[in-house]
Amino acid sequence: MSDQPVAVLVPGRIHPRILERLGQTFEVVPVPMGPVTEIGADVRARIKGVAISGALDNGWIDTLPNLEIVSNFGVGYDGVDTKKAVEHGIIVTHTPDVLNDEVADTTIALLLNTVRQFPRAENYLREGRWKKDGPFPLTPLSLKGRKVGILGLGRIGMEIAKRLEPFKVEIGYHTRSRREGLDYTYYSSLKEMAEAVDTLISVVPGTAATHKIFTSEIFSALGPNGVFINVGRGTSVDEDALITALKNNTIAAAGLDVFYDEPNVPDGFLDLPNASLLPHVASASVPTRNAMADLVVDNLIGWFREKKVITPVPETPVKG
Ligand code: A2R
Repeated sequence: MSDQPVAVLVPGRIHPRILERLGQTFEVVPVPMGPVTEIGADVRARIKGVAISGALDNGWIDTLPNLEIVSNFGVGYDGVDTKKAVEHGIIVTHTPDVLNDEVADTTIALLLNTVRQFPRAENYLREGRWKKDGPFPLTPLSLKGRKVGILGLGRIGMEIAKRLEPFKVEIGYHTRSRREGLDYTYYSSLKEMAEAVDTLISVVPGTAATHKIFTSEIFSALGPNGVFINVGRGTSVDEDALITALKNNTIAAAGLDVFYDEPNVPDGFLDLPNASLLPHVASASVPTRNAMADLVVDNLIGWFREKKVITPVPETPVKG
């Protein structure tokens, strides 16, 4: 690196380990999340990197003349406008793989919670109702014998599928391109898969192509024994349609870790007994978040030391 200190902009909250490690190598410039705020032209000129968790306002890309890299905390990078980054010759990195196991484990837990109502059963015990009212009611649903369709069979989807195998359920998937050499059933569309299975798991990224693809039509196709699990992005779901489907028993139950406009969860979900809801915690353990934090920092260090990054997003490929 040159003598001039490289400054890294950090809009909003980020994992503390990132701030700590960035501070050892860079000048850290913390700013509030949201629209661009006033900072001196000299500081702006020194900012060559951004570390971000969440949505990066496009204004920063326009107003930082020497920005070279945006390092995103999370495998999903829908908060960063990669098209704009490409136009400005800016590299975007993310944190794939290090969270696969955690997210896949959470998905199985959420699936079991949804079909067997374990959070409700625990509340029942804590409220003293076991003693007062007798055993918790039997759950109408079971995981046994289910046919599971996974939307998205990438890094995380594959780990989910592998974990489902010992549960002796049937496993299928839909992706735009079929994956070779797998025993899982391939469905050529989401609709076809929803018609064929009784359990849908979504683990696709939030893109224009996946925006609100879970519609009332898909929930009708899934049917009254249907279970819908979402650990991908909330933007994939028409939440009004899902709330209606759960209310009317068009499908049986849903387990959601992600929402359209986080952290705003529609009230309609909160009243539903057949929805199991988590506050986007799929990767949220200390070890996994530490690994993600390290990758955010190591991508920045790699770039400014050797012009190499570890995990660029496919839209801004750079030699790793
Ligand atoms: O469609 P393909 O062949 O590109 O397969 C990818 C699939 N996928 C889609 N499937 C159907 N329709 C789409 N419009 C569509 N777009 C993408 O999602 C691939 O199988 C999978 C994504 O896999 P990876 O890129 O390896 O992502 P990873 O690490 O599994 O994470 C997935 C998402 C993140 O973007 C976050 O939103 C969330 O899970 O944590």
